[in-house]
Amino acid sequence: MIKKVLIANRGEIALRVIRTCREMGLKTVAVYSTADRDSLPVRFADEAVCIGPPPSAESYLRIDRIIAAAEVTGADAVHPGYGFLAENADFAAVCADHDLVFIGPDPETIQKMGDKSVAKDTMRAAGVPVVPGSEGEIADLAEAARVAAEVGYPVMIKASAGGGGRGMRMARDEADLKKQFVAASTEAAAAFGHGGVYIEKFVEEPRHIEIQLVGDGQGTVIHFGERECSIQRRHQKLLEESPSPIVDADLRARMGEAAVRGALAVGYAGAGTVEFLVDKHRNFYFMEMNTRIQVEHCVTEEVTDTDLIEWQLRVAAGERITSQDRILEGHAIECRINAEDPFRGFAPSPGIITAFHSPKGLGVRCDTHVFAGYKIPPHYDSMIAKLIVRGHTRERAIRKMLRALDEFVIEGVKTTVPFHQQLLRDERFRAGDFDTKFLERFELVPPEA
Ligand code: MV4
Repeated sequence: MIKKVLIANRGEIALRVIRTCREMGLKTVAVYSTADRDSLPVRFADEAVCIGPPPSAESYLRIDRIIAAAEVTGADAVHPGYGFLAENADFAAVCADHDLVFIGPDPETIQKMGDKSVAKDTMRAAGVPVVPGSEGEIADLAEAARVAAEVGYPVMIKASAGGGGRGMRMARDEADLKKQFVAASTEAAAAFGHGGVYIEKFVEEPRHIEIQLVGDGQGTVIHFGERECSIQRRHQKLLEESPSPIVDADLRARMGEAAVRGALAVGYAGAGTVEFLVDKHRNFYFMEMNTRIQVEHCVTEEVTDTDLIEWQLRVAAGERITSQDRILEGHAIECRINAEDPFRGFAPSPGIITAFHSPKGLGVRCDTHVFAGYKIPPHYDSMIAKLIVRGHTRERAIRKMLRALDEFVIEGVKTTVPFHQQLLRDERFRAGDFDTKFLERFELVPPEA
């Protein structure tokens, strides 16, 4: 039984978790850095404990202080949110050592999926389609050249310890491979303390489409359909939607089944996401598995009418899943509203929000921790709100999002609102004709002087 949940996070996701806990009758404990003393999660939680100064390394990443906060408040479970310690296997293990239920999979699963090479080998063994390439890590340049020649150039060299686009190099031919192989492993060793890399064939103009799932660790995993996440800039997602404009019922069933099969192979417990690369022929390949709740989980919640945080809490408490895979209804879109200036290379724009009105109305949801007078601390990521809409069709959802963006009032800082307004009016976006390179070529029109 879980009675009191400590939320080891901040911002909108801390608030999101508190909301579901309250609906479920669970007590909540917020932890906060001094920069977040006056934040909404601190006000809305039943209790709050300060865990240090503003830098994450001295607060939200301090396992010892978070455990101490759980002990002094008598919390019996810890929700890590996303980012910070959410995919830290040590943290999950330390929670267990202190009789705290970690709201997520067990440390071994986090560890396994955190090593991208091991994750890929695990999925291959489970029968999930993977991009052709090396099995395990590459020992030396000779092996790299052999594997690359076998699968054909261009190839991608990826750091096992990387992920999310970090520690990744492309090589066009054998001469290039020599250079990139050394560069990739040197870089990975410096950045992650582990220089191991693996190689796979380069997938041209892929889409990033991911499957949401929940497992109970007792033999049942169900999926909640896909999210289209190809609208990214430098590996930062800006807009996500469900369903994907290119996924039909048959592809959804096959991707969902593959994701479930992979999760079952590791006895998955918790909410998780299996990321796929999808090529122009709609072949899909396993890319990575995220063992946390994700920023974009809301679009799935909207089209499946499901509270995914509730599912996380239920399976963490040992409940078995008795329901079926979810059917998607309608269309949902999420725009990430960041305090960044899209006309200046998305440079962070921290400061005080002097005026704030969030859009409302039928089918409009705004998940945010900010308000008029809120000071955006410079220490954390720049996302200040998620605007989520749903409609019966993609076209209607786009129209609703444009209306909602138009209604958004945020003064005092620059935001990504004007970026989204231009993106949603783009003909190719509206046609669903885009891939992960779309934003590289997207030309933002500067505002009138
Ligand atoms: C790839 C790829 C093409 N071919 N792998 C980037 C994030 C990391 N999870 C894997 N990524 C990629 N892996 C092969 N074999 C292209 C990317 C990629 C990408 C993937 C998803 C979303 C945006 C991306 C942007 C650039 C490259």
